[in-house]
Amino acid sequence: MAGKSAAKKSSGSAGRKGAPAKKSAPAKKAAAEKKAASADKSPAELRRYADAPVNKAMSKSDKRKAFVDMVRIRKFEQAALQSYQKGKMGGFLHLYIGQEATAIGTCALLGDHDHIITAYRDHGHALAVGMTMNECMAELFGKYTGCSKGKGGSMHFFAPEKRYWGGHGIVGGQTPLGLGIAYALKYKGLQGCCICFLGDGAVNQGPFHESLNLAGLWDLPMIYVIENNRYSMGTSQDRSSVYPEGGLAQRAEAYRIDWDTAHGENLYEVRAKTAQAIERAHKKSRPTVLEIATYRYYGHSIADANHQKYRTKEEILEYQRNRDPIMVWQRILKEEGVLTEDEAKEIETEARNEAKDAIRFADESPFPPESEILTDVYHSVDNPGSHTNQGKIFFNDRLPWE
Ligand SMILES: Cc1ncc(C[n+]2csc(CCOP(=O)(O)OP(=O)(O)O)c2C)c(N)n1
Ligand SMILES: [Mg+2]
Repeated sequence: MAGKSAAKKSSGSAGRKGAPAKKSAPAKKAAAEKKAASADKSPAELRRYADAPVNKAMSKSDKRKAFVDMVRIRKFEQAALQSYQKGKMGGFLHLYIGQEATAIGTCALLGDHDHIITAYRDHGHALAVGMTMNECMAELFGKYTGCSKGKGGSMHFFAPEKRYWGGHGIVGGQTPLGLGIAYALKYKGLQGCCICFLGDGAVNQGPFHESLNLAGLWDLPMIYVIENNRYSMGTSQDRSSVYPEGGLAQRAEAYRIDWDTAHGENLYEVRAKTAQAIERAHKKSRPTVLEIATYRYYGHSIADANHQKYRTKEEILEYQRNRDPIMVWQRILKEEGVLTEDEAKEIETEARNEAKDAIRFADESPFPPESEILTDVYHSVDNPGSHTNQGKIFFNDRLPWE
């Protein structure tokens, strides 16, 4: 059996501190996390993770680049929203604005054999792995120059050559797919990992728990990053999960998997916690569940215009004023003397112009030809003979991205 060959006795310890939690611990921990998260951060608090090795290793230009990258996501999406409102695209549009530090804090740490996979709120991760604004905007416009030839749209961005495996619309559907990538890496003896992003709503899907069980059992180099933006569509996390913020990752204990939490507005913290998870995956081939507390400023999708029905204006403002990831990072960089106010404005202008150019590119690009309607549906139909029931696509001598 294929599973047997990858299975070995685990050396990983359960839980963050290696000890099983007492019954009341999740609720207590969650309450403490929530309190810490909502309090205004002092400069010392914000710099708490600045000395983590992965952050100490950052040059001034790395720090500046992280700022540029987050601003690019925001400007891209603001431009996309305007284009949607002008009728330039159809279908869904799920904006990532407010969550930028998660994509940038995690994806910047990926190595040559590391992969990512995510859900439909996928624009931020796409830009974070180096996809261009042009190919992303064209995809939103349904154009042939888009990253999925205009046939995927907002929810289905893909870049296999960048080891970015989408873009998935079925909530939680990406969790077993990501597990398969981690399995393939281990099977091939490659020192890499797979980061699978999911939302706070997706943690309640069965496939996620099946995946956790196998990740724990088979010691897979798998990192599940829960982007807890506090809502799944119009349902608040308090109404959908038995434990509140901070308690979602703790479910990993049931599967003997290490877990941690991070404040999503602090890039240093996201990077420090992600680096630990990557090291665990690379060196011990052990999985991690990392829950990142974050927030989306817009509705669930463009169709959710009434998002203030299920949350207050004050709540949104509180995040924008005190926990905006770009603002927090700018503040840190200003204090470190890495970025001035004028430089930050210049970066914003550049990103806005880049997004405008992407709109022009998308506008001028052609739609896919009719002859392509039936291509790119099944890999095996487009590439006859490329797979067998032994999974040749992934397990032949070379992996598709090599
Ligand atoms: C299996 C399945 N059930 C329901 C839906 C409808 N749906 C789309 S998004 C969503 C909410 C998911 O929320 P969360 O996981 O928190 O992700 P977020 O949108 O906050 O990024 C739901 C229920 C779906 N797409 N797939
Ligand atoms: Mg959510």
